[in-house]
Amino acid sequence: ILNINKNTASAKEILEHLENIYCNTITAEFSYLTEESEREWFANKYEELATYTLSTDEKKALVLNLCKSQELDHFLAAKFTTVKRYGGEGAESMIGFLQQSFTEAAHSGIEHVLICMAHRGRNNLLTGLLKFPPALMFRKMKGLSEFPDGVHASGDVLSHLTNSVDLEFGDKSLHVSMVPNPSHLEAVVPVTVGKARARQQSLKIGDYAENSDDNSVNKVLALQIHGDAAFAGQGVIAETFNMAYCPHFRIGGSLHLIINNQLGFTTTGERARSSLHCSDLSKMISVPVIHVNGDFPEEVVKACKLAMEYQRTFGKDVVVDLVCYRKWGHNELDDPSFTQPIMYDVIKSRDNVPDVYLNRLVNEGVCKREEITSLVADYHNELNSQLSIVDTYVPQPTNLQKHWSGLAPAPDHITSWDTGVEKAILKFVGAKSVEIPPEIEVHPRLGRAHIESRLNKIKEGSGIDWGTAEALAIGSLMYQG
Ligand SMILES: Cc1ncc(C[n+]2csc(CCOP(=O)(O)OP(=O)(O)O)c2C)c(N)n1
Repeated sequence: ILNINKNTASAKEILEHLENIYCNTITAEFSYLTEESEREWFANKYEELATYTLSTDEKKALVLNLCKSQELDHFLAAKFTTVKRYGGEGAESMIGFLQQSFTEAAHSGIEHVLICMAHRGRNNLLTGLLKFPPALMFRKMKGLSEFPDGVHASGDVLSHLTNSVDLEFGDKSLHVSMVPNPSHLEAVVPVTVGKARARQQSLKIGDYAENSDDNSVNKVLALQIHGDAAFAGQGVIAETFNMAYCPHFRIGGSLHLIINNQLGFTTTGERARSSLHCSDLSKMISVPVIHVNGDFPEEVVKACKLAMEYQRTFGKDVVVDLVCYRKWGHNELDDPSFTQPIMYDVIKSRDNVPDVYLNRLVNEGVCKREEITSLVADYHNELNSQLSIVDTYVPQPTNLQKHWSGLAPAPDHITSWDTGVEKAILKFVGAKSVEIPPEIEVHPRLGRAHIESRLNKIKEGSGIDWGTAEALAIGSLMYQG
């Protein structure tokens, strides 16, 4: 069915209509969905999007969020010149997507959102939407710990900070939790999906309801945020998709956002994958994909609305491919013009996304420039005052809350033990660790570099290397039974 609002139309009119809807700043891939009813649903909803407009208040909130995200990046660039921040510049529309996803989630009955987050734009999301105290982030950037005094932990790098907060939307409350991740890109994805499944099981909802006829709203959403290279390149994405609809693993679909800045560090898409789009892997389980141009924040918000309605209606995964760019190098300390000189000439000549959007709204008469710039100035002042309290800021414990509130950290007499052993035992264990059965002939180089060298270190009692120390630790535990 062609939704052209006319009984008859010429081929030219039809073509123009379709080009306008499908070949513009937003488009979608869904013709491979296996259920005809889903394809019909998607086409109708997608075409309806073209007639949807955001309210004045929504537009103002959107431009303010984008401008604040940009302000944070500018602030960090000025105050922490040597810190790798993986800024959101060029991809600011992601903040519009994320804000929309929280609002939409809260209003559709979702109570918990679990996020697995990329490094790109993480600081912007944490401080912009997830109430992460800027002073705590600045502490981290100055090399201070994110933990309160007395916590026996070494802390983690800036790009692994997380938060877990309650957000209020009128009378609705939404708990949003960013799952801790390692540096290994996308490893956090199955963890997040598993957490969503566990939360559904605790709440006895969805597939995990006691009554299998229970069709109550899914109250838990997994929001997966990826980089384009990481999404295409990491096998764990395929593995997680593969399990998405399997019994005992299903979570009613994840919402995916790919921050597609068209580069993976220094590598362009055509050198990093064999598919046309970075999102193509998701087609392995027939996931609809909405591609949207990050220069058009309102379209990004609309993409989010459609994606979430699909996920909610069919309980399946959906991907939004946010086609954007990266204003600086991968971590701002590298110079991207070494490897992408032509691309970065283009990028340098562009105006920033938040500035362009603000100009557009001012020209449309939606808001006055000063209305927004004065709020951004307030935000800048707030960042400055947070920076001034960094040295005296006391990090609050953020673990062992909510579900964990009955637990307490183990006291010293439980965690601290004298694990040392007599020197004679270490000498014995060290020698045993390189003792070779007589029937084995050891390669001479191994004999010198590994066995003799270890025996010497143990005899001298100095220069003990990591491997030897591990052998002594494990061996002495075995010795003690
Ligand atoms: C498994 C793994 N491989 C490589 C790296 C090193 N690395 C960190 S970020 C990055 C580029 C990722 O590109 P993309 O996913 O497109 O995100 P972007 O930084 O462009 O936003 C690489 C290769 C890593 N952290 N983990």
